[in-house]
Amino acid sequence: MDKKKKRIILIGRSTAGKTTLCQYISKEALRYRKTQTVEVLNKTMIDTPGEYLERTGYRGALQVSSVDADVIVLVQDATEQDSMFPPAYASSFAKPSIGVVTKSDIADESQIDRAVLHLKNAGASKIFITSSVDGSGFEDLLEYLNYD
Ligand SMILES: Nc1nc2c(ncn2[C@@H]2O[C@H](COP(=O)(O)OP(=O)(O)OP(=O)(O)O)[C@@H](O)[C@H]2O)c(=O)[nH]1
Ligand SMILES: [Mg+2]
Repeated sequence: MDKKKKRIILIGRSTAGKTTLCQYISKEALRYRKTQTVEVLNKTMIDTPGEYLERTGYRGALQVSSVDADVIVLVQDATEQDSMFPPAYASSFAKPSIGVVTKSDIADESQIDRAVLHLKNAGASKIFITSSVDGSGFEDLLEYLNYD
C-alpha cells in the first residue's frame, strides 16, 4: 500500500525558493511568480509569502496555516548570508520540522554549510540540500514526504 503523502507548509524569507521548490516537486515548468498570499498547491503543499516570516506581526498567520500540514518545511537560500528564523523557531509548531537548503547549484560548500547551520539553529530535525534548477537533492526529500 502506498504511504500517505505528507502535507507540507513551506516557510522562509522572500526569494528563498519556496514556490520554485513546489513547482519542481509538481513537475511544473519553473516560472517566477511572487507569492502574495497563502496558496495550497496540489492539495499537499501550502506555499506562503516570505513577508509572513519577515514581518513579525504576520507570523501568527503561519501558525494558523500550519494547522493543515503534517510537516513544517523551513526553506533557507544557500546564498543568503543571514537567516530569518528565530532560534528554535521549529519548536513553536507542534509538528515535525525539516529544513531544505535551496540554490545549491549557485552556492559553494561554505555557503551550504552555513545554510545548514541556520536550519539546525532553527530546530530542523532533518536537512535536505537541493537545487530546483539542476534537480539535485530531491530523491531523499521526496522519499521522506512519501511523494512518488
Ligand atoms: N539558481 C537557482 N535559483 C533558484 C532556485 N530556486 C529558486 N530560484 C530563484 O530564486 C528566485 C525566487 O524564487 P521563488 O521560488 O519565487 O521564491 P519564494 O521563496 O517563493 O519567494 P516569495 O514568494 O517572495 O516568498 C526566482 O528567481 C527563482 O528562479 C534554485 O534552486 N537555484
Ligand atoms: Mg513564493
